[in-house]
Amino acid sequence: HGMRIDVVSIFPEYLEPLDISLVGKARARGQLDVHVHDLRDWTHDVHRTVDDSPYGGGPGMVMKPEPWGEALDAVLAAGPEGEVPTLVVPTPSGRPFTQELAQELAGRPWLAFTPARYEGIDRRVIEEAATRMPVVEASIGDYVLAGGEVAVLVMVEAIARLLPGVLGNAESHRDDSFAPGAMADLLEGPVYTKPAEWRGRTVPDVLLSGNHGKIARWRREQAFARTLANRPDLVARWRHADFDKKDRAA
Ligand code: 6GU
Repeated sequence: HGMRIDVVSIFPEYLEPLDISLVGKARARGQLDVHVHDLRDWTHDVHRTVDDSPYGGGPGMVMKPEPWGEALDAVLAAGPEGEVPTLVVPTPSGRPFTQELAQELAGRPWLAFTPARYEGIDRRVIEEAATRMPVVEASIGDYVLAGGEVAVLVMVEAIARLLPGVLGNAESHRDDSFAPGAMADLLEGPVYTKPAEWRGRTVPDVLLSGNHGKIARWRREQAFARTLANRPDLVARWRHADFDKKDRAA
């Protein structure tokens, strides 16, 4: 059977895109079992309060521990007997969510996500959860979102497309930009389709040549140029031996 994903949020509607496209189809096929929960279901006051002012002062509000604690208890109880999820806590203070982390998480049978609003969740929630299940705090990039929900959409989509049978063609993620292995640290180059001429612009001749060796070499040159222009930090990690191997393969 497929992967189970639980998401607890004060804005369950924010997760509605998980009904459509690739993730929605994976759910319809039974490859992915997604459960979205409203954090406020585990509040007990008339205002359904989820936040309070920070101890020690400072701006903004902090998410109270009690509703999160009860929510995680309920998520654990709802899953398979004796199993625990890997808890993914979206936060700009987390470790970078990379293709490598996406692959690692795609290998787990059960993930739970806790997207927060405000200044984040009371630290004790993450500490206590870590005594009961694996916890990964993850950031999707060096910018600050208003909440973790969009980061969950990003992470779930990146993970779902790696699950067995979700992409039509198993080959289609082998050469992805950032995929560990053959094309690591190299961005993908430009792509073209019909018509051969559009608004006076033609497709590069080499792609119409039928010379597969020449095409492979051209594609690699394009990938080098793009990586150099857009991601000099990746170029600094290039090891010449890796590219020599690719040249022999081409
Ligand atoms: Cl996971 N959450 C928020 N709020 N901001 C972010 C982020 C996550 N990753 C990058 N920025």
